[in-house]
Amino acid sequence: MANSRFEYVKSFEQPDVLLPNTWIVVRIDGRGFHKLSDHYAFAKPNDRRALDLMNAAAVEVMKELPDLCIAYGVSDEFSFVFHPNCQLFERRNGKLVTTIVSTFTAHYIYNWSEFFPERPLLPPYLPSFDGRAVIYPNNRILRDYMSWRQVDCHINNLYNTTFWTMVLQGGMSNTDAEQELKGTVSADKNEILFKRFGINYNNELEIYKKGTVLYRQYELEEPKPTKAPADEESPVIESQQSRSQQDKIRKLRRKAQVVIDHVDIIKDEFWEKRPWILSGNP
Ligand code: DGT
Ligand code: MG
Ligand code: MG
Ligand code: MG
Ligand code: MG
Repeated sequence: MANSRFEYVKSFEQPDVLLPNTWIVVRIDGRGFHKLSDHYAFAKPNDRRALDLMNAAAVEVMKELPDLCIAYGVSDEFSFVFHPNCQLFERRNGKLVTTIVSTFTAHYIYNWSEFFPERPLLPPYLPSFDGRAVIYPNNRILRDYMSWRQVDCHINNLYNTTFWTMVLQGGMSNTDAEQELKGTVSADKNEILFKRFGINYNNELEIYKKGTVLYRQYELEEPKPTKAPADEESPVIESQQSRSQQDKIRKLRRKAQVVIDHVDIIKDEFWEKRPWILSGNP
């Protein structure tokens, strides 16, 4: 760009670089999906095709951005996680969030007709997503964030499953079902489902109970054990890694299969079995 007398306006742009060496989570959420899901008649409380479409779009985001190491989705939201050593876009907040939101939205819309062939997308009911980035300072807090989303999934799904069973199978009005569920705990809802409707909540689909976790699986079934660095140890920041090493890691990640799973991510087991997610290598 040639120098001109207008160029000073560039100095109005503010830096928005996220703190180095912290986990970055970009969470996106469907805008007005309450209305959108009504309009396109999503099944209540869970529409399998709508969830599969969310997951398909998220897989494409993972494939396009090899820097992502894990993602978790439930309902109309998805959390995408960048490792502390991520240097993508120099860790600029705006670049990271807008790239994820627009890439996700593009694939969601592109894939819509595959999942809902009989319900064409038409304005004004076009899906869009908002997004935000939050940084977390260590592995423990990142895992607590992921646990928070999965617990939310469980609580909402148990409530919604009970509510819609009372309404759709029990013939109750929305207000009556809501009234009866007020102040109930999990055990009460399980009991309503089982005693009144013969439904064992444990037998509901895992995708509804646990949400969806996406991660990379490497060809070696048992990858060489890479110890997740303890938070106290001096961390390897990617800018300290050689460029060739960064390229190598990116290549391995690109080649890896992105797995769609519906499993517990609160307990240690998930993370211990897949140490590369927290270690960021590869
Ligand atoms: P927002 O995010 O503030 O723009 O507003 P909403 O309406 O997107 O609200 P949010 O994100 O808190 O809640 C998600 C809505 O999406 C909720 O009303 C239920 C709906 N939704 C998500 N997945 C499904 C589904 O599988 N089936 C049905 N029927 N509705 C769903
Ligand atoms: Mg929202
Ligand atoms: Mg929403
Ligand atoms: Mg939501
Ligand atoms: Mg450009």
